[in-house]
Amino acid sequence: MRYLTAGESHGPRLTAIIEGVPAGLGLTAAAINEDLKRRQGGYGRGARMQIETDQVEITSGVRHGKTTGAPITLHVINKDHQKWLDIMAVEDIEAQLKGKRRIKHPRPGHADLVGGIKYRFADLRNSLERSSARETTMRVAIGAVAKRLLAELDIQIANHVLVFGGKEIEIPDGLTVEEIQTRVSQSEVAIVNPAHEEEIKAYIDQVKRDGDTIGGVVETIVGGVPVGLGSYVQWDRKLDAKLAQAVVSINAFKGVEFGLGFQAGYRKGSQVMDEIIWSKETGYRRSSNNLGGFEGGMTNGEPIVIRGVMKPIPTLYKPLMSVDIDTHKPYKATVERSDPTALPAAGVVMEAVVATVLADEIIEKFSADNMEELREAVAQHRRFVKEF
Ligand code: EPS
Repeated sequence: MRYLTAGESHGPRLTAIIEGVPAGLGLTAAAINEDLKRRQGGYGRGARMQIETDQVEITSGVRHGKTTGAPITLHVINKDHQKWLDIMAVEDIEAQLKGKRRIKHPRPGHADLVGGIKYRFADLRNSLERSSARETTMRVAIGAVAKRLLAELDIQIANHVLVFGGKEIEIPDGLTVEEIQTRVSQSEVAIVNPAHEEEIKAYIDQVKRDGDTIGGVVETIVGGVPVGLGSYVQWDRKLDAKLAQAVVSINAFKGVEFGLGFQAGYRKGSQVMDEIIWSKETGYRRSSNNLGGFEGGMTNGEPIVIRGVMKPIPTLYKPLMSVDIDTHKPYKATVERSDPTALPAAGVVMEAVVATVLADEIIEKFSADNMEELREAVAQHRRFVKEF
């Protein structure tokens, strides 16, 4: 499975083409729209999200509610584009614009300046438009397709926020993937412990009043994963490494860890490795999951536990110092409309990219052209693993 996304934040629309999805997967725009709506929500989103109501249009690869195996094309309209018709025009009307909304005060932490140097832009808007997190709309749309495939194979996925701008959420022990999904769906800040809800919302309000932004840590958990996805035989076949790339590729994500993650560097081996146990009912299991479901770059059948850290959004209403690219004189960075935090939305994006990598890996391992074949191959593999 492979895919590309295209589109600018204030251009007419966002597009994705996905190739390699097996035929016979039930897929509707409604299923994708559900996740698009989740991504748009969450406390702390800015004014742009009141303008957009992201709805997907599927224009290829699906017929009568089922995938055909042909490339799937997805589109989402940017409603806001109507206010940007001249600024985002494809035609050369630059001279007429006379610098209207030209960006020349790059925001520290954003792609504005380096993108401008790299592609030689006099107007840094060109960097801003494509580097905007608006692009994550299509990652979520693609992830929704991947999640449909995973659901058919009884693989469940959930995400929740662990840390909000330094404030840690206490996580109750032993929550199942379904319980996490339910709790997060009832929280405006995508957390599993309602006791923190009001405190976090008040904190976001305060950050907004201060003209500042916060990031945090998001966790994605995947249950029901087949044993042996990925491989230790070559560096670029390790599945944890592929997931790490996908997560760090999300706008503003700076790091990733599995299971105990960086804590493993503070413990002895006997306190880190998960002991191997066996029973007739379950086959092999681990008595703990410190390694987050991976051994040797391969899934070991325990839930995948993966965390990503998102830096605060770089666009600040109280901007930091920057430099004017015409005069090279110090100047306050451009203030663009922005969100005090997009952490709950970032969790939805992380879930989507994790699902996409997993679906791709499953299609590769079981090399199936249609869903019936894939379901049978996975079921047979699961029987084999249990009897091993
Ligand atoms: C973004 C700036 C804001 C965010 C945007 C990401 O957009 P605007 O400049 O239009 O107000 O709302 O995120 C989205 C549009 C989205 O769909 O998540 C940025 O500069 O990265």
